[in-house]
Amino acid sequence: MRIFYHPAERLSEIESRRDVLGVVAYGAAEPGRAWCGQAPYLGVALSPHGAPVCEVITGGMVKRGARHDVRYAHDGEWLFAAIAVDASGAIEAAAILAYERLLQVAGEEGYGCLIRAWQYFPAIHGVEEGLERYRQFNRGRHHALGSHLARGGIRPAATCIGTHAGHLTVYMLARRAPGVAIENPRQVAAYQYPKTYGPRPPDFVRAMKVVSEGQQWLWISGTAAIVGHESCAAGNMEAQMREAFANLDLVVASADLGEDRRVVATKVYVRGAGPLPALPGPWACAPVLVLTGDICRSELLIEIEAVVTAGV
Ligand code: 3EB
Repeated sequence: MRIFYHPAERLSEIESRRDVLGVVAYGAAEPGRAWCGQAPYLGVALSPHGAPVCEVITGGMVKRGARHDVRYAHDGEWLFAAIAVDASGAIEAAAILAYERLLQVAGEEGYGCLIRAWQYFPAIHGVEEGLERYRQFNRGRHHALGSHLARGGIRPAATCIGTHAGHLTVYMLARRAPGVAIENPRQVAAYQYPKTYGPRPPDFVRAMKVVSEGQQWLWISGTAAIVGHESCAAGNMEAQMREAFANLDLVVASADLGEDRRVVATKVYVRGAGPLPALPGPWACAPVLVLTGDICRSELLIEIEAVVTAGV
């Protein structure tokens, strides 16, 4: 498996490959396009800092399919699946629909173990029936994941970011066997947040660890300046960045990957279009995709996700 960022204007170079699991376009997505060769193609309405870019996830030789509005590709080990649902109405219902269909298709294809989910939708701070749309989304996700968890399923690592337009877009990676959930000792588990953050908690784990192709893979969720369950340093980008990277370092340490580890790819979400302070040390070595978007708590200015690999 590989994950990399490719200029959108050179997407044709990707199209003929047979090993692409998924392509996600940020900025200038091609309207109406559903596939890039064998891979599901989807657009997310988040502007990259710089030229339009595609996140490309590759694996082995893939087979593709589409059912129940879900597009997917799998290579025997990994399933990439995506759905886009109208998000102009109730986001709780949209979340239920998206998760139920993704879970159904993943299960039917034999990849019932969720590893990583990305969730993007517009007006994340808008209010619907007296509740912020992010909190409505959490209600829907919690409802839809209920039966999965009851069957012994595990919550995936996740990212949830507000876009400036478009559908609720959810894409995920799943496997045949479960990963190992990693939490951050400095943070309350998100699925145990108190009710002050909404009637239902956000159902994700801080990171998921899997072994694949003789390597350890750590898929780290969107990570922000939250200590315990509280946001830190409201309005201060530099301080939030320090706290977020302290959390990232601690998640990596908690995953016990050993010394021989490498950051493979990082996505940084920033509120507003302001300049981004330099990333610290090892996090600056890997390709970084910077996107402007709304982090799910309005006081948070930055959120970072990453993939880290290590020898076994
Ligand atoms: C947090 O730690 C910050 O709702 O799926 C980060 C990653 C956040 C994923 C989600 C939310 C989600 O609570 C926000």
